[in-house]
Amino acid sequence: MGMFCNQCEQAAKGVGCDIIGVCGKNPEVAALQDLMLYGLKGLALYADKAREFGVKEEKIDYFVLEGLFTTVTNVDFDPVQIAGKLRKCYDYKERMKALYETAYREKTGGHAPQITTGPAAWVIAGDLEGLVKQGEEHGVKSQHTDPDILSAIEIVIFGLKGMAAYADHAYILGKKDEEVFALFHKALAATTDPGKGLMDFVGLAMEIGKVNIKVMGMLNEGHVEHYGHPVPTKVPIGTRKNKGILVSGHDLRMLEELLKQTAGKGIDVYTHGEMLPAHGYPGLKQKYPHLYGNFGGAWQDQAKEFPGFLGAIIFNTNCIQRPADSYKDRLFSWGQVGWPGVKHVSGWDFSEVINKALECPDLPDAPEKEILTGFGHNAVLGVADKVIEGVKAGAIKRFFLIGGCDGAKPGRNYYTELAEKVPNDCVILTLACGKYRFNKLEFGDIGGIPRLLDVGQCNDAYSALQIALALADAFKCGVNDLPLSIILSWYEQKAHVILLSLLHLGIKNIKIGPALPAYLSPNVLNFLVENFNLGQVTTAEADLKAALGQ
Ligand code: SF4
Ligand code: SF3
Repeated sequence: MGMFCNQCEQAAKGVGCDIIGVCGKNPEVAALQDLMLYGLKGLALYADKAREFGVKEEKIDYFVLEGLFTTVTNVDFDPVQIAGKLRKCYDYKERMKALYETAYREKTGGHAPQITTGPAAWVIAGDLEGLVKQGEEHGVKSQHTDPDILSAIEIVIFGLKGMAAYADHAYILGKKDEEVFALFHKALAATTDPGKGLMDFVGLAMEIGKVNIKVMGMLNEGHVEHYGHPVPTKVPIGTRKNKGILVSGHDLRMLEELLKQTAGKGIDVYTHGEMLPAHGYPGLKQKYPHLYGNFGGAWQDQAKEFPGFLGAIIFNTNCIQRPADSYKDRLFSWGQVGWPGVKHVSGWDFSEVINKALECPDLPDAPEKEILTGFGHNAVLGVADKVIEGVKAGAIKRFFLIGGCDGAKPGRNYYTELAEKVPNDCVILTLACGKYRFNKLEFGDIGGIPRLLDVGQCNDAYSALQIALALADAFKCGVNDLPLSIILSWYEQKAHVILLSLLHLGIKNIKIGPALPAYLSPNVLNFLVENFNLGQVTTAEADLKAALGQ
C-alpha cells in the first residue's frame, strides 16, 4: 500500500512521505486522513450552497474544524478513531445536502441540481478496509493535474488545517465567528472547482491569512477573558516530590479543567511543550498553585524524556509521537489526538487520568533552574516607553523574532546558534515550541528589559504582531521599516497559516527554515520570492550579517 503526504517540514527527501510518514503516520492512517479531507470537501460544497440560502448548523460548522484538525501533523494516528469521525463527516454531509435541497425548493419552487460526481456524491464505505481504499483513490495528488495549481491548492488546504486548529481552541473558549465558518466552507468547496485557476487560489490563501488573524485574535481574547493577560512569570523546570500529571499541547481550557479536578488531591500539574506559556496567565498559575512547573523540552524529545516522568501524561493537541512501552500505560489523549492503544478521554471528566497519577510513584525532588515566560503584548507594551527609549538612544539596535515550531532535524541547531549569536544590543522575541532550542540559556537584559522575551504559544504570533504594529506606530513607519528581522522555524500547518497571515499583511523579507515547504512548486516559490522576498535560512552568521546590514 502506498501513500503520499508532503504537508510538513519533515516530508521525506524534501518531496513527500511515500512509504511511511517520518512522523509515524502509516499508509492506512494517511489514506483515512485523505478521505477525511475528501469528505469535508463534499460537506463544504453543500454547506457553502446552503449558506447562500441562510441555512447553517453550528454543530456541522464546528465539525469541519475538528475534521481538519484531525489531519494536522502529529494529531490523530488512530484508524478506528478516524473511521468514527469519517462516519460523522458522511452523516453531516448528507444532512447539509438535505438542508440545502429543502431550502432551494422553498426559495425557488424548483429542485436543486443534483451533484453526481466528486466529493459531494461520496458514499461512505461500510468497513475500515473499504474506507482505506476510498482514501487511496483521493490522495493529495488527485487534487489537480497542473503542478502549480496543485501547489496553490495545497497552500490553501494546509492553511485551512492550521486555522482549524486555532479556531477549535477559540471555539472551546466560547469564541466563534460566522465569517470564519463560512470561509472554511467556501475555500474547501473552491478546491474542487475545475474552473478556478492559480491566482484564485493565491487570492484564497491570502484571504485565509487575513481571517486567521481574526481567529488568533479571538483565541487571544478567549485566553485573556478566561485567564487574564499573561504576566512575566518564573517557571521551575525541575520536579518536586509529589504525584504528578504532565499536560502537553495548546489547549488551556482543558488544562484549566484538569487543574480544577486535581485541586486538593496531592497532585502537581506540569506543562510540556506548548503548554509552558500557561504559567504566565494569572487565572491559571495564581488561581491553581498546584500548576507547578514545566517538564522536558519540545515535542520531538518526548520518547527520550517521558520515561523519566513518573506520573500520568496527557496530550490535548499536537504533537504526539509513537509512545514507548515504558510510559504508554500512563499516557492519555484528549480532543482530536489519538494513538492506537492509548486511552482517549472524551469530554471533560479526567478522573481516569487522576486515578492513574495517584497510582504512580511520587516524582523525585529534583529542582533545576527557572525560566521566564509570559511576555504577551500587554506585558511588552506595558514597558513600551522603555523599549522605544532604548531604541531611540541606541541601546536596542534590533529585534529578532525567532519563532515557530521545533523538530528533529539536525538543521534546527541553526536557531540555537542564531539566538546565541544575536548581538548583546538586540532583543529576541520568541514564541511556539522552537524556543526550547535556546530558552534555558542566559541572555541578560538591556536596561531592565530581558533580552529574551517569550511571547507564548504559536497562536500568540498574534501578540507578536501587536507588538510589531505598536512599534511601527510609535516610530511612525511600516512593519517592514522597523529594525526587526523575522526568522521562522516551521514544522506543521499552524506555522504555515501564520506565514499566510504575515504575507497577507504585506510583511516582507521573512526567512523560513530549516527546509522550504515541499509543496511549493518552483513557479509558486518564485512568486513568493518576487512578491515577498521570502527566503530560506542559510547559516546563522550569514543571516545575522545580512540582518544587521554588515
Ligand atoms: Fe511525512 Fe509530515 Fe506527512 Fe508525516 S505529516 S507523513 S512526516 S509529510
Ligand atoms: Fe510546536 Fe507541534 Fe508547531 Fe505550536 S507543538 S508550534 S510543532
